[in-house]
Amino acid sequence: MSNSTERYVTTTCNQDCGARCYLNITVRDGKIIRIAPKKHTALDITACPRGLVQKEVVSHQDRILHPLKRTGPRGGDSFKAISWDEALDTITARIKKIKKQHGTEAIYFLVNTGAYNVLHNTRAVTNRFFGMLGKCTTFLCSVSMEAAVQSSLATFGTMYTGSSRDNILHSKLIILWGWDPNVTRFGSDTAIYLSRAKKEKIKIVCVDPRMNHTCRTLGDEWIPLKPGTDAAFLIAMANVMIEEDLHDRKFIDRYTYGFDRFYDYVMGVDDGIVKDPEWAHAICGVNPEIIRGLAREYARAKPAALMTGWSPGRSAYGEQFQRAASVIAAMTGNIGIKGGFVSGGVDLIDLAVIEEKIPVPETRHNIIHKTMLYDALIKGRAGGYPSDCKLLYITGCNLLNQYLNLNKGIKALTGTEFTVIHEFFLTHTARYADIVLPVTHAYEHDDIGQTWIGGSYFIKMNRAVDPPGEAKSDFQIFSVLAERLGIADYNTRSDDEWLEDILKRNPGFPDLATLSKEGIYSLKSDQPKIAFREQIADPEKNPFPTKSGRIEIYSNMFAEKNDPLIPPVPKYISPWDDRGEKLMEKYPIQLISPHSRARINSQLYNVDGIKHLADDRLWLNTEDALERNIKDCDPVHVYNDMGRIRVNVKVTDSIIRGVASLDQGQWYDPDDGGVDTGGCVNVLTTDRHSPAGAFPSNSCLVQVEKV
Ligand SMILES: Nc1nc2c(c(=O)[nH]1)N[C@H]1C(S)=C(S)[C@@H](COP(=O)(O)OP(=O)(O)OC[C@H]3O[C@@H](n4cnc5c(=O)[nH]c(N)nc54)[C@H](O)[C@@H]3O)O[C@H]1N2
Ligand SMILES: Nc1nc2c(c(=O)[nH]1)N[C@H]1C(S)=C(S)[C@@H](COP(=O)(O)OP(=O)(O)OC[C@H]3O[C@@H](n4cnc5c(=O)[nH]c(N)nc54)[C@H](O)[C@@H]3O)O[C@H]1N2
Ligand SMILES: [Mo]
Repeated sequence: MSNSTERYVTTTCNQDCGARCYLNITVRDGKIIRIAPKKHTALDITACPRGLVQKEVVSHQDRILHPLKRTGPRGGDSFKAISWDEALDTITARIKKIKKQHGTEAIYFLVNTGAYNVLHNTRAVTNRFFGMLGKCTTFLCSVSMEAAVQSSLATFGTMYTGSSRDNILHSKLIILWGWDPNVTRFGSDTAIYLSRAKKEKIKIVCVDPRMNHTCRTLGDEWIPLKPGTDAAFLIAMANVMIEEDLHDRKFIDRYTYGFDRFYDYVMGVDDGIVKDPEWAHAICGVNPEIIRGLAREYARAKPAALMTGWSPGRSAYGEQFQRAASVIAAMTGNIGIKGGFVSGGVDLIDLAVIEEKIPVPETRHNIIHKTMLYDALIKGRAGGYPSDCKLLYITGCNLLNQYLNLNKGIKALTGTEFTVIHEFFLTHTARYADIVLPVTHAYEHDDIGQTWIGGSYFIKMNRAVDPPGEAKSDFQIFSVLAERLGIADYNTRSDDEWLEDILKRNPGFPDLATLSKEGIYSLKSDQPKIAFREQIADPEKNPFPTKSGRIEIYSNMFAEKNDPLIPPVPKYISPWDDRGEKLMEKYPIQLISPHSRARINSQLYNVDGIKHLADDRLWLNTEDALERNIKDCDPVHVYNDMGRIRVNVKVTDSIIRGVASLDQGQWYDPDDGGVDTGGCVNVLTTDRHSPAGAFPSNSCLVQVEKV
């Protein structure tokens, strides 16, 4: 039955999921009653279940409605509601005192994800606030894709290497390498173009330790390999191409730099070890004939798209995987052409980036790598870090679930002097804070939605409902704090004035009234956008932004680092010392932790309406299960020196032997003996980073035992 008070509001969700979908929200009596996908002629996108279920997030009974102050021990749930005045006075007084006694460098701030809109953008508003406050201490590295970023900079001189998705329809072969884009969304249109490619009978090969969802639905062939060994496989493909003269010599001569140095490594001129498929087989477990077959197919199928996910890069030497993939794309001349693909790059289209969302001042904060956060908190100056932390300020992050080595994290966050967090929910991390400030949801304010970094379209986000209780956006919270701290120019405009101003600063964009009327601004054209098309069409006029002006197979940027673990040509480096053979004897199973279809990282774990899509059991190979007398659905302990979790098992042949997989983002929930019954993978991961800075969540050795 229709109701006269029903309204329809269009918007998009704004979380750290690689898609932005166009949504139609039905509001009745101030409440969201339905969220449905909305069609738009300019876009080939479908809404995903994580957007459609946001109604349950907005009206969730556990949403924090008022500022909270902790009244019991850290990690518990004793909090009491306090007024905004009390919360802001407390924080302001702390900041002033710290500034006076220790300087602002004793203030640590951490922002990871949160909201990705143009204005209410958690990262931008946080950085603006602390940038204006003074020189603080903060944490950098992309936990998602640092390996890809470093590899792209080293190879192409830029991190923007994405082509538009329609480009794959021109490919003769698609290789999805450690990528499951029907689950882990990268752009809203990827799944659509992949199914179109399938319909056009373009062969799709998946290289992945698991027969993942995309492989099951679209793959023609599954090539399982051991995690973290991808570089060896790719380098052996290069070896086959050289041996059989399948590489594109003309392309290599004209556009690349330093191929001879890579040749020497691949052919064993340097070290006497020929990196042939037999060599790779001993490392990655793939039959040499399959490696030869894929090398021949890829080299001959021009144009071909070797499409890499970020997951294999989240490993001990993740950058070597990304570099090797970029190099074999160059060796086959699959860069800058229709149907090719720049693998190893940051796979995002930068048709447009809304510049200077809200300006962030150039403050030179002390920078610590994100994986070193706990170490820095525990050791401070004594451990060689730039300051002792007197205040930890967190926005958009559930680190005590999502960052490596959770048990160390608990120790670190138990010991902080004072912690503030902005959150929707009392997450495990929020339970360690002294003050928790309630934030608004994307559907509770006006904004503009954009995909991760840039995008081919922008969606006007219209406020659907009022915030519950006293929740404020991150931007509003920092605005009132700034006022109290005498930072006068932090926020001098209304939201609409900001949006108007931001649009004005970006040439070609519509004004706010037009965007609001049309709902979407799309830059889509009939032709695919192809990364490096200009550099390939006319290299003299358009050099690559590298030192040599070419695609650097031998990277000058890496050479300058002068570190044998960051070699100038891609190499396979065997896992780090504490994961060598000795540790393998004790913990013989490699554990990987993909992203879940039912969550955005740890978000939505508390939402019932999407639970049916979760696949939260530990995937274990049939042989590994048999050896341990484990049956399907049995509860098991998964453990190593970091900690222990209890989960149920899915016995399957869809994962390679010696490897287990558990979706990340399940909420930590320890029993009295300290065993996590929630199934949070990061109880088991170590807080280190790869030499070039990758977040190695997929390099994790464990043992699995029947409970
Ligand atoms: N539904 C959903 N979508 C998301 C997210 C989400 O949480 N949920 N998160 C978003 C975010 S923040 C990010 S960074 C991206 C992440 O996107 P990715 O990093 O690409 O995603 P993952 O799910 O970690 O892994 C993709 C595939 O890589 C495989 N894999 C793991 N280790 C290896 C390896 O060593 N070698 C090879 N060849 N394959 C391996 C896994 O089995 C899996 O099938 O996804 C984004 N999209
Ligand atoms: N083992 C393992 N660990 C991983 C990964 C993996 O593959 N394996 N993947 C890594 C990757 S790629 C990523 S990106 C990280 C993600 O790690 P996190 O950034 O911690 O991601 P979420 O779990 O989504 O937590 C974000 C928190 O922000 C809150 N939030 C949402 N919107 C807002 C907002 O507007 N403002 C504020 N202040 N808060 C908001 C949510 O309630 C949520 O608790 O996890 C990493 N951790
Ligand atoms: Mo991520």
